[in-house]
Amino acid sequence: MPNQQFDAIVVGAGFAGHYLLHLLRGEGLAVKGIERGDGVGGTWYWNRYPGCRCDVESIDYSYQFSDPLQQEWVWSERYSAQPEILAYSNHVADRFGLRPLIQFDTSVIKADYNESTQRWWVHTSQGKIYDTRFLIMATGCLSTTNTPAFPGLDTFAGRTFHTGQWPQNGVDFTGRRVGIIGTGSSAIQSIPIIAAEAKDLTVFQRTANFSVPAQNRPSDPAEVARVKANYAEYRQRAAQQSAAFGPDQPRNFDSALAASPEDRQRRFEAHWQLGGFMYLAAYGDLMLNEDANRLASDFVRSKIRQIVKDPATAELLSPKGIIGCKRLCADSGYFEAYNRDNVQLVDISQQPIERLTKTGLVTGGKAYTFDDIVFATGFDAMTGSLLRMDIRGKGGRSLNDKWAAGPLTYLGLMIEGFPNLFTMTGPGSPSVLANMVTGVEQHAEYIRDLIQWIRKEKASAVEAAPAAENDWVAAVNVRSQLTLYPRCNSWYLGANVPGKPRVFMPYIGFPDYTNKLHGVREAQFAGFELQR
Ligand code: N01
Repeated sequence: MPNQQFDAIVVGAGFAGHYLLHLLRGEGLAVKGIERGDGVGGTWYWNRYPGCRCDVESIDYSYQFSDPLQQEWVWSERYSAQPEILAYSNHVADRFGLRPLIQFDTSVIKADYNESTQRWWVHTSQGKIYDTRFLIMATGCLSTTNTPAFPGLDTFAGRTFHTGQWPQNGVDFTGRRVGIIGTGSSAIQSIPIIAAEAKDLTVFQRTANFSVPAQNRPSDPAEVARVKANYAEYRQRAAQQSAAFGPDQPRNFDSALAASPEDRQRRFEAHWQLGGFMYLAAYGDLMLNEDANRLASDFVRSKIRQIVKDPATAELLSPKGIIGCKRLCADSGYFEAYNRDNVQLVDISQQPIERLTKTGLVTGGKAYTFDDIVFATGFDAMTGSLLRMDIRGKGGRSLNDKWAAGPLTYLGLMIEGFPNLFTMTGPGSPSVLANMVTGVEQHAEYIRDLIQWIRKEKASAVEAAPAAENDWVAAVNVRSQLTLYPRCNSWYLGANVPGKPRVFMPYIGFPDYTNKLHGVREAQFAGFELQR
């Protein structure tokens, strides 16, 4: 029998969980947060690896729901580092009195929907059962780490770390021989720093990755003052950008194919200097046309050749595929790190890691010896955290069963057959393809509005209609097919996790998504069905 009753349970105390707790408490609901970690911050709680920082500017990657908060908080850098973002999350939790609502060190292991009571029973790792009317998964898109099942994983006698589960007190690599597996964003941010500390660093690369310098720098007080003088208007303009950030950054909509080679070179150089994602705003067709994309990727390859002194290493580091297809990385000195004498790159594209051993690992028939191995091998993205809980909806149907061929949602917010269960930034919403903080604010407010509607209508539950869900899944697919996104093995497609269905999960285009949400609301929440 349940130990306690609530109106709403919010799973996860990151940016999404914070705002939901704040909003739902404001509705007078008895609300409880459940968090696996022993502190708030979500992604920024777990990812403490050296060099971890945001790749969306902090002036954008921050809450807008409270004007005093956004006016008073001062970010020290253009792209804040993890400790500062975690401090911000802690500040928000305290400022809005959220901490007492949250139960830490607790995971949800199971959630069952009871059709007769129209309520959920939530089972926790502490052996407790909570009965709740609304269950909201604010579990993040990149929170379940992926450690490949390398043979001999447990035999290595040295220290191992995963970038997504980094020790709270940091790691000292001084004088150590370190191996790192993976060359995604987490590796690209941490490699320059580990390299500067360790005795030597060996990077095992399966696929070379595109990275553009973040061009991080201290915040410019004049620039910040200009934005803060009119922050609401700035935020409105940000929401009209395809990824909901950077409204004052130059974006071009012309074709790279139409430009002369000289103009193109100048434009690519200017956007390289802008840094990070803004590189892809150099032309309007870079994510739509493979030939245009090739011009942008050729430019990056030429930069890699300029930066990396050893031509063979530069060649290995030069990605072959479509730039932006996997999430573009924003680095600070990544390619430069390979000019250090203590950094070695090992290509494992043809010869995978055979096994870990007591002293290191073996690949291509050669044994490497390490004191420490870092897994920068990413996440079971977007669905992993939901599917590892045993979630059962109407008729006892499990979410794992429902999503066996890929995630099915209406607007990334609800799932047919799972009444009163909401997914924050779920698959089928812009989520990871847009500013996550703006995305979670949008979803939190929409879920609050849906709950207000249910209560006003004196209904007991709400559920996505089957046809609305089918149509939405089709719309998400169609949209992705118009772009180059499905043409590589990215985690957006689930391609990084063996056996995961290959489905493009996020919805492309924040403004269109916002319009869709407005339209659904205007039509009395069309596609959502009330149950009494
Ligand atoms: O993970 P990834 P990540 N053998 O999946 C390799 C966000 N983020 O943690 O490409 C050998 O990108 C894999 O190789 P391949 C951001 O959204 C943001 O780095 O699959 N290698 C790849 O190189 C990002 O996209 C920031 O061939 C194996 C790497 O491991 C997302 O998180 C910073 C392997 C995994 O790269 C994930 O980034 C950090 C195997 N069996 C993260 N399995 C910011 O800047 C996997 N790999 C805000």
